[in-house]
Amino acid sequence: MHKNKPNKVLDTKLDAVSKSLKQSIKNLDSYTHVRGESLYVDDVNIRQGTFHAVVFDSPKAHGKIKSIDYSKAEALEGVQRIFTYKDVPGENEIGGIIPDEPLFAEDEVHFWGMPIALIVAESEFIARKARDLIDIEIEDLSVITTAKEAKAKGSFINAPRSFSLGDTEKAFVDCDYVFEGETFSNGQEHLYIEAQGAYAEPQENGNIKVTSSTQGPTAVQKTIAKVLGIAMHKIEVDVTRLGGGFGGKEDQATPWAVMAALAAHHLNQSVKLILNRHDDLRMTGKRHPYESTYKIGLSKDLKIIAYQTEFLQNSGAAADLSPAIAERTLFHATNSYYIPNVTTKVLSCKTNLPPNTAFRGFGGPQGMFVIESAIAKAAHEIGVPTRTIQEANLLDENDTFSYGQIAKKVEAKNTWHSAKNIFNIEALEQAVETFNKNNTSFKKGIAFMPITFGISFTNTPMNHARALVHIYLDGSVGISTAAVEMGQGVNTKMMQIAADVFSIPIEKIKIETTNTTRVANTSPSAASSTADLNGKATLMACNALVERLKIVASEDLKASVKDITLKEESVYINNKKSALTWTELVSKAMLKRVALTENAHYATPEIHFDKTKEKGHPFAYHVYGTAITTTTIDCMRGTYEFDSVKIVHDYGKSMSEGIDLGQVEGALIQGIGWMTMEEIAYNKDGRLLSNALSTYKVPDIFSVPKTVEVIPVETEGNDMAILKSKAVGEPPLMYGIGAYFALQNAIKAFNPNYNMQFNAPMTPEKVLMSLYRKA
Ligand code: LUZ
Ligand code: MOS
Repeated sequence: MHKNKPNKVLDTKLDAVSKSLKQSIKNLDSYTHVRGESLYVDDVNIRQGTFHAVVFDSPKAHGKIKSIDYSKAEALEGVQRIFTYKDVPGENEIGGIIPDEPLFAEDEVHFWGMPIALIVAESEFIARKARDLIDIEIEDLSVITTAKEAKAKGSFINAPRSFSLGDTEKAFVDCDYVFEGETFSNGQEHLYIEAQGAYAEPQENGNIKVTSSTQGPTAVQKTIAKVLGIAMHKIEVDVTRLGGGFGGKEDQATPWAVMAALAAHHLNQSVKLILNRHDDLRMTGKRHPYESTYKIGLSKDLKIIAYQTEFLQNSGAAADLSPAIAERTLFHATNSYYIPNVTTKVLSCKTNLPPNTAFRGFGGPQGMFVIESAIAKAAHEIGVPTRTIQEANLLDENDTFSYGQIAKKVEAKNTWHSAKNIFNIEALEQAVETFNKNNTSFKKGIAFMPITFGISFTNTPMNHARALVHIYLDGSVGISTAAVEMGQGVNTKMMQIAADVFSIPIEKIKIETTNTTRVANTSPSAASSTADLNGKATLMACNALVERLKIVASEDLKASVKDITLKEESVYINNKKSALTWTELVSKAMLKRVALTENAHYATPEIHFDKTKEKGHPFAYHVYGTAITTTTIDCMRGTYEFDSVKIVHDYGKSMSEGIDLGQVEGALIQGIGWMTMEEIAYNKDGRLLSNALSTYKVPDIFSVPKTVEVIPVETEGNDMAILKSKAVGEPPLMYGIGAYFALQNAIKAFNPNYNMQFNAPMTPEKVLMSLYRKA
């Protein structure tokens, strides 16, 4: 029987100090949120005379622009000017990874919703009215909406990528069981509460300040500079917080900020551009739909010996972040399992949908859905419970991932067995069985979902951050980092770190806006790495300041530096409180002309990846966990509820327990939404049909599981994580995949002829059809 690892007590100073704070800390934004005082882009005090802008976008998914008549729109009173690609002084190009995306369409349109022009007027209302007066004539070209069609036509974003381990072809020959199949997972709308938007304000000497709802202020700054043909130092980008990002503002916050800046540049007046919900839904990309094929081979004792996949990623009409997302699909293609022979391949297929983009999990969930489907299929065919195969193949210490990294401090088995023990799996499964025996029109299903998620930007050079820390002469502290607060609580975590190191109350600390003039050349707040990267930089800066202050204290108190500590706003010598307070110490440092500002740079050590070999050590560490999901379906209606999701999660040593639990719960529900109810639909002309909340159903309070239990796994933690507190933003989203398989099992309990379908989301309509399907 598996035993939990002992929960070793760590004697680091930080662990001791943060104990009380980590349990009591609330997301600091909650106070301004509930009072309606939190500031978003739309709340910025605008300058008198500010103009408002609306984007004119393509009413066709693919075609040649024959003519556009702006005359009626331009003649409308209050319209200032309409900008097109002809007004771009620099490059009409916003592609981040591959330069394949114009800011404004020139002579062709590639997706329905593609920006063609920006209408600037005295009010948004007038700009919208003007938009309706534009006449456009487009000659239709053939439209591709699915990845398969794109593949058949040879329409790709870039060259395919492939990872391999062992000898897959040879290994299949020796397998006792081999199964093949196809899967589909649909896209997902980010549905951040705050839609995309930006406010651009001209400054002196042709400089522009832009307030943007972006996860990546530097990307915005860089792209504005490129499009305007000016240097980056002329652009200042400022972010207070986002009303949600979820990846949708990693790259796709940029065009709107660029357009606002372009108009401000030409008009020398402030310009505000905020998309309304319909425009946002139509013009922005979503999670990538994937069409995939798999082949899985097992031995008699249910070890997975060989696994092969081809992932077709529906990238949309431009690269955006698709190549990086495709890569992460390969990194997570074997989820929490060790498979000795693996060949995975991904094709980024160019279609006429809006460029699909980053979404929490970043291609990882799509990869994991396929391996889980393959295992479920194998279990169904062999006639064993899915969890038997899952359990027989869980990752172990020192196993090799297909990309060459050796798994260390692995918690796959620990979380799995802890979940079985803590939640009493025998009783849970017995209850499901008994229920199914005693009920004909309701059936229950249960499924395990283990997760393993790699932490770091897979593009190694992006793993860095800086923190600028000022101690003001009254002892209060201001901190600037590259971290963008988007509801995930990163500002609270940064504050905790400083409060810990300085041993001062959080009231004395302010987290400043994220601003490119204070912290430059930053990576976006993404990849679950924001708290790790920016937190480590903050920790370094605060520690450097403390070392400096200790010298001042030692001189003042005539004590040895090594005997001095800072505790509860006082200086201690050999753990005895001295008369010198934090505030006095800071004033003394000022008088001695000691620098009270520090700028620290952190770059994740140890990571590397060689794309020519597709091998390396791309991740600082992995996050592990196991979820057990139970569902009840109504077999007359096809509707369902989730009775419970029981999770053992690898937080490491959570530094902010409330915030981290919130991330797990939120990600889980978002994952369940993706797998069960959120159904993006485009028609064959490439028009978005699910273009409102009446046609796109997201989880609400009634569709959350009746109980969600999250137990931290006992672990030693990992020093690559900030204060051993592991990244928590994305990994728990993939627990939601368990919901899909719980539904499959419930359907099987009702319909013994049911042949499993791997076509997500598993909407109530699909459940109903499956309940009565003959094969
Ligand atoms: N963004 C990115 C990400 O640029 N690189 C990544 O590896 C990544 N991973 C997850 C989410 N966003
Ligand atoms: Mo991302 S999917 O912006 O971490």
